[in-house]
Amino acid sequence: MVRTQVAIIGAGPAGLLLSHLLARAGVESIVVERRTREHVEGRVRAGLLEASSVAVLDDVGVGDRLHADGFEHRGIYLHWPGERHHLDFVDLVGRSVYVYGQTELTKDLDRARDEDGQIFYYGVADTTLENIDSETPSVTFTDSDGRPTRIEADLIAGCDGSFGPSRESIPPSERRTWEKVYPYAWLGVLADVAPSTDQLIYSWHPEGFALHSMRSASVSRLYLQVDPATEVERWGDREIWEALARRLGDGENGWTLTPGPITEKTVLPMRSFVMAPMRYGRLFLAGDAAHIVPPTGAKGLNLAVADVALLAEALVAFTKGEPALADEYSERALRRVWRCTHFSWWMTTMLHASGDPFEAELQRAQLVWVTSSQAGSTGLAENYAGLPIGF
Ligand code: RFL
Ligand code: PHB
Repeated sequence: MVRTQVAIIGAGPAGLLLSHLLARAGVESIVVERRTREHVEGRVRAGLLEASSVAVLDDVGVGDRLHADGFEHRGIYLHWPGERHHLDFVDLVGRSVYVYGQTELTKDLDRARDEDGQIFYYGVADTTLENIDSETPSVTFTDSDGRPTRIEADLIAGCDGSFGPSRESIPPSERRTWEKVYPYAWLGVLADVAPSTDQLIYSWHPEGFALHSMRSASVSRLYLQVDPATEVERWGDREIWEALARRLGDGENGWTLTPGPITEKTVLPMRSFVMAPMRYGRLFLAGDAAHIVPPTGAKGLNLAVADVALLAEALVAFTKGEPALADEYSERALRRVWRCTHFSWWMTTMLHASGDPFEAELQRAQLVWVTSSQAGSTGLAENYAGLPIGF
């Protein structure tokens, strides 16, 4: 049995950043993670940080490598057959975004936690939350050597992603959920080739959406809209590059897409999900544990950062006998969650082909408005570049 102030379940971006923010305010925590550290650090996921996420990371001393190795982008391109338009977020709303892989952010946070002597349990099994509605909640699990372990804590932070046990440990009568499953998925590829663009290209095409993103000067990250039932093995490398070339407008106005060796392929299902409230008794949820967005708006990782920025403040105050911020946490976090849920849904439905000719015309009309009207482009920029954390 061990004791701590905050037991954190999950060593993804939400759990790691929360442990860091708490430590800086003098609050102790223990982090429990089902996977190995190598697995978590190597998991290729999100890659875009909005201005307010970068500000949080800078504030707590984990932004150095991000500024040295990440790319600061002024905006994005929106493309559809025959048209490419640049939206300049700096001109429109005075904020830029950063391209920096979740793998790299995870390594930076791990390093910062090691320097502070953070206690981690990696590779655990059977994580169970107990007595969360009492003043003495605990987390039990089997550690990586097979020893049954119990952490007694004042508070528990459920940062265990979309499939973790935290959310499920709240009685069904005390939670409400909303879900939308989209009729398409993304095939994501990582390729050892220099990006063919200086900023991300989001492309509408009758055959399906495509996105050109990147990870470094020599690694590109690309996505194709596919059928959710598609099997990843059915997509050969040549077929992927040909679909990307068609959908991203290779050959239009002198732009070309340079193919290269594909090193990873995965299919990502797309759904929107929100659970409320994000607190039950002494358990607080943050990040994907409480909500999922489709990746089109690049909000998943940024919402995780925003949640823990609010949560850290609330838990620190709680440990000092001031519960007001903890009582407000769910409502404050959910305001931003629903804003980003709407934005992600809106970007997704504007850019993905459904096969319905009426919807296709509406999408085009929307794209024309967003790229030609000051109000339209400012709305997209304000949401994409990110609203203030406390919005
Ligand atoms: P994470 O990163 O999922 O971390 C949760 C952690 O909890 C652990 N865990 C447990 N630990 C202990 N006991 C248990 N029983 C546990 N069960 C689970 C997990 O192993 C994990 O380490 O959630 P967090 O910290 O909230 O961060 C959120 C972001 O990771 C997420 O929003 C984004 O990465 C979303 N996302 C993507 N976003 C993009 O913008 N672009 C992408 O390409 C993209 N790819 C992805 C993604 C999310 C994915 N998930 C969640 C399935 C690809 C995938 C596969
Ligand atoms: C990524 O680089 O993985 C990425 C970027 C923007 C998105 C989604 C994913 O909207």
